[in-house]
Amino acid sequence: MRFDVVTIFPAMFGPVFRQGVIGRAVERGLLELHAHDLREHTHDRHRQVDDMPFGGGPGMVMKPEPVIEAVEAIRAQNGGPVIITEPWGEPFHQKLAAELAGERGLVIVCGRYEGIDDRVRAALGAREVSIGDYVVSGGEIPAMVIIDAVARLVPGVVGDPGSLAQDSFSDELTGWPQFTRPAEYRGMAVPEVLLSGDHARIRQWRRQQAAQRRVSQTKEVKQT
Ligand code: JFT
Repeated sequence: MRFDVVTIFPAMFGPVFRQGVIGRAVERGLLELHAHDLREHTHDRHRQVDDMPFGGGPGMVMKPEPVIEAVEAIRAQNGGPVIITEPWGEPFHQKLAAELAGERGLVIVCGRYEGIDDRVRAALGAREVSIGDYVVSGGEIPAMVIIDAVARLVPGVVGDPGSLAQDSFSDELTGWPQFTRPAEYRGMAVPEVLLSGDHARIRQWRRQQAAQRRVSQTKEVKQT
């Protein structure tokens, strides 16, 4: 699968996607990640990508022309859906990750400042996606989250297909408590059942722990 990212900070993406399972999948040719510098698609001496908002207000807005021209240039190599990360976008979920993993490629536009001129979304038929109800400073980190979640669902990227199948069930997203050696550390013992070798009991204990975790993590969110 091929990912193309349009950003004013292409250098942010290199180190992230050279690590771990995603980095190995890139080396093995299962994934291609291309971060494109938005400023390469400006035509003025100052390589300006932002301008003042029509109607007034604080901050700056991303100009439409460089973004649209950048995506048009990518289009020859990547015909996949265009995603714009936005704080108010459609919530990103495992189900959407699985849907996007079925594409040959994705094009992700990362904004900064107060946002992107809305004609970009209209011109590109882009899908607006948010990684959650909290605010970060721009679209780059949300784009990395989306790429990572989608890429690991591409067949062969995650080595053990068993661990992938497990993750795919949204109700198993929490998982169960994990332990490794030593069996006792600073007086804290690993639950006896995990050392028992009784796989039926272990399965039952893990199911029960996962259910308990889901309950304890489901807290009321107070409206402000
Ligand atoms: C923040 C973002 C997501 C997602 C895109 C662009 C500018 C900064 C900003 C922050 C608050 C209000 C602009 C972005 C996100 C998220 C995505 C941009 N900003 N206005 N923040 N939080 N969950 N996805 Cl373009």
